[in-house]
Amino acid sequence: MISKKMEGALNGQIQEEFYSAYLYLSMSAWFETKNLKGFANWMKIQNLEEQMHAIKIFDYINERGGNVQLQNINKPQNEWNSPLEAFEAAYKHEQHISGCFNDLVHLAMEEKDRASQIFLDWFVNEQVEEEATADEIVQQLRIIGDNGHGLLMIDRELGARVFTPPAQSDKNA
Ligand code: OFO
Repeated sequence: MISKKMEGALNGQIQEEFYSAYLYLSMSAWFETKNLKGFANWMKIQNLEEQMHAIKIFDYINERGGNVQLQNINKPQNEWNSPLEAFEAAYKHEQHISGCFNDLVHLAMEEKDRASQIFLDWFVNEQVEEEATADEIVQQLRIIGDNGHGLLMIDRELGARVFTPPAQSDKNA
């Protein structure tokens, strides 16, 4: 059985993950308006990954005999001045999410909830990758600056991203 405190905090994180999904879907829509289909594809897949993160926490709360309570999701920003500005915002957002997971780990430690600590490890590791990927794209966009050709090259690269849903049996995916 999970403590009420831990349950509440994990419900809050479901909301964060769905907000992340919403934000990236909004970025995808904005990239579509700029005809940058590869960037739009990357963001749409990011949106699916975030939904998967939310469901992972949803399943965990249920598995521990807790009560999932979904919250409101705020309207995300829907316009950015440049692809660089959008990716800087994505990177900053991922740093915020990493902070959320650090707080959750601290709470799990306080609550002496070993199962939640182990569960949260997956997200802590995932955040290292999420931050690194967003930062890498920010750096590439800074290098190309106003070079349209460079932008199209990155667009082609991001267009190749595909979503791989985790195997049903693999709880650690
Ligand atoms: Fe972007 O990461 Fe979820 O957790």
